Amino acid sequence: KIKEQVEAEKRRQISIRGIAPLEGVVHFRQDFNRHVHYTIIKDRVSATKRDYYTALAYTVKDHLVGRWLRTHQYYYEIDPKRVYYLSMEFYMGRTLTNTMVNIGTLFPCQEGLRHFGLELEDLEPCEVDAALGNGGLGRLAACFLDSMATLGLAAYGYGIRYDYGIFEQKIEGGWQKEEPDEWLRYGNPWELPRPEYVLPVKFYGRVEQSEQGSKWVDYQLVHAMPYDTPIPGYLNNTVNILRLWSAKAPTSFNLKFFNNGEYLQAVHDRNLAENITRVLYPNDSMFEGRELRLKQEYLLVSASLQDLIRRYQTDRPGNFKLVRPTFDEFTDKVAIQLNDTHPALAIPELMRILMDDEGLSWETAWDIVNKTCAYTNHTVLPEALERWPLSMLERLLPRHVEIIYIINHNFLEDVEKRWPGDADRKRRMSLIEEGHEKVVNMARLCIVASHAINGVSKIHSEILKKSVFKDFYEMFPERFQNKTNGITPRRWLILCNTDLSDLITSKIGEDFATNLELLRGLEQYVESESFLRNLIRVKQANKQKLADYIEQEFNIVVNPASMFDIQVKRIHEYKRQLLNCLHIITLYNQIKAHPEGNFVPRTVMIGGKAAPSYYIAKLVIKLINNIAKVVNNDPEVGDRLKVVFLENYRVSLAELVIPAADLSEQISLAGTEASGTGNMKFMLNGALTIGTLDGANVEMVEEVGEENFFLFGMTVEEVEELRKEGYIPRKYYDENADLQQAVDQINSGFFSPEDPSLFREIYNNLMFTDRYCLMKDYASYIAVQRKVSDLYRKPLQWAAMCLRNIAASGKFSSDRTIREYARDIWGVDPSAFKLPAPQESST
Ligand code: T68
Repeated sequence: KIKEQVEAEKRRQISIRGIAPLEGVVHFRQDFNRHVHYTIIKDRVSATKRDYYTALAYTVKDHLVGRWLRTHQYYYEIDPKRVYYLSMEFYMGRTLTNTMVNIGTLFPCQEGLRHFGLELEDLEPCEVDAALGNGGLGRLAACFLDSMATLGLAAYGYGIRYDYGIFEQKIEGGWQKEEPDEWLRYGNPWELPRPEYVLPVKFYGRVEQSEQGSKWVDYQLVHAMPYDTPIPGYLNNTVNILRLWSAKAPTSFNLKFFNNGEYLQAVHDRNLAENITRVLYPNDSMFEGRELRLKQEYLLVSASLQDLIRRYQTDRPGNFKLVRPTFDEFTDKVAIQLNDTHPALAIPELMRILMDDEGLSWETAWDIVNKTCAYTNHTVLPEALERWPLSMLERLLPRHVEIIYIINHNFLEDVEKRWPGDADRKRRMSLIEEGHEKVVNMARLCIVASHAINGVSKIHSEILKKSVFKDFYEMFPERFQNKTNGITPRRWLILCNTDLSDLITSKIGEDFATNLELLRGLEQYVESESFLRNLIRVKQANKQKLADYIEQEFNIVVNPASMFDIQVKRIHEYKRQLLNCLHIITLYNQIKAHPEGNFVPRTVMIGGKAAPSYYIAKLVIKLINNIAKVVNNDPEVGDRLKVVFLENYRVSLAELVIPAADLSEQISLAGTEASGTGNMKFMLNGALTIGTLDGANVEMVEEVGEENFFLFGMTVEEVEELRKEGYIPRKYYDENADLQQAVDQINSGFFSPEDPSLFREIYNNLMFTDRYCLMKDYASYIAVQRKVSDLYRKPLQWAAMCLRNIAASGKFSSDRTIREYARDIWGVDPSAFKLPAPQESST
């Protein structure tokens, strides 16, 4: 026991959290007390846990203020090229601990809290996730903000401040139920409203032509109100800004009614304008052409462009003196990254501003747009690509449609010059697609207008060139790039897995925090039994924490010695959670067939939200829960197999789940997952991966070697081949008795005795369509799962393989990704310059 304490104390001294300077702890206690008293207005008797959380948040935020002001003074001084990351989603999660990690005050805060009898761990859960995102795309934007600040880039995130983020998922009777995410209910200590920088956004109306050019008239006005959230870099005293827009009715809104004396109606109707930013659309990978969504996209684009142009033209916010009256330097000072096509209206909007408001020629404006804008593609699924009906665009944004027509006209002329008479090519490439209604293909608009187009993993970027955008690649080969995704090691290692971070620090020091490739230095310990035992001990402690959570939240007792086999991500057919189900059923059938057999115990966990209108995805959630009910309540199975559906999976739950995983499931059909980023988080936290050659898995295998990865399934080429032959899913059912049994159980009501035909549609999908080839990949998946179990019997070999994975995960830092964007797309230099800390004088 004493030896353990001494060990723990030693580890603490080399902790990544740093050593608490006594002085820091004393100040912390004073500041914290002051906030409880003056900000929260409570005493120690009446203060609740949430009050303490809020006081702590304000205490920590105070440490950002000096750095925040300094950073922006510094940017005004050196006037660097600014990077603007436009995204409809920023999936930030919690801010408290991340801020403490990044400004290096985790340890003094933890120590200081103890003087009040408080534990950080108990206060953390009071913070509601900022869940302004669906999944990978939104979380990527959040990781990028962290890396851009850490690399000292003058970068700004621009997004929408939804009143309601992604819905809260409740499971009732095995079904997903959605509840509104009231994340602002208790206020948000991290944001700063900026009513003084409110900007007007126009909708509807018509275009008038005059000698001075086109004029947009009779429009309706909505105001965009900015809220700023500070984004601290890691230990470099930089604080960047995430600026989120909230729709606000202008004072004059619906004044017509007011003049008629219908004052109350006029005030009520202010909601019409303010509804624009009410709620995040919960679809990932599915385009739904709703007018309200289009308004959201335009509000983001219009407000952000006005804001960044103002920053370009004037020398200080609120100072209207024009320091740059022309746009000659614009492309040297501004880079705009479009996170998917969601902010694609930035293209016609920037054209409109430059021509109609600033009086530039078409050619000059087009050149500026091309040099500033770049586009990132995140999916190849055709149903996810944005195609806005022209009729809707025309009503809402008449001037933009005119501009899009001209862009298309000029572009098709260029196509004709290059491929004279090739009418089919022009049809294939036109920005405007003629179907039963005309639609604008937003991805094509982005490609034609941008100087750089990138995919998010090697294989995905190749697919873009070879198939999805083949014609465009032939025309603009120099524009196509790859930028393999990454994750921030601050949140996804140091914050969520302190014990592993400390273990790593004890061997290679702490520089891996900003130079993740240094993890390669761990390879030399793969033969060190004592190191491997430490690795196992850390994993075991993380598993115990998750097991405690599962018992508390879901009332399921799991065996902490069992293999934690985890698949967490949005529920989608292409991600093949159903294939995971087929494996669970197969394991169950094996135990039932040989009850006395020696099985490696597993706890299979699946978590994720389904889009509310995605019927099949919701049925898969029901199936998982029904399988869990059968398996978990079968006494013959015992603790050799348990199934847990992780309700309401989100960023903060990921921080608990991922460090506890033994096995990471990355099993999408090859060619469907653009990159994946969860895969990287598991690898970094010492899980082994069972996965296909899809997305970034391909590069993970490259880094760690095939022998340290559980690969299965078809390659992209094999999928193509199979489809050419004509895919017959039924064939695999006929050939494979285990598959047949599992599929029949789903179909016959074995898992739904109260309604035997409940899963009929899943069965029909599998047997007659099987768009994502689960039936074909089943056999190889099961075979490799068997190898996984075999290796799990040998803890030291398993741990050595985990260590090889950790050591090989350095490539997947978002710092590396952002360096590549900075160099190859934005033309900016990461700065090694460290700003002075607030208490130091500037030199
Ligand atoms: C994801 N896309 C990709 N989309 O699926 C994933 N879509 O492979 C990749 O790693 C990640 O992006 C980051 O590049 C999404 O998450 C959405 O969430 C989404 C949201 C709205 C509309 C369409």
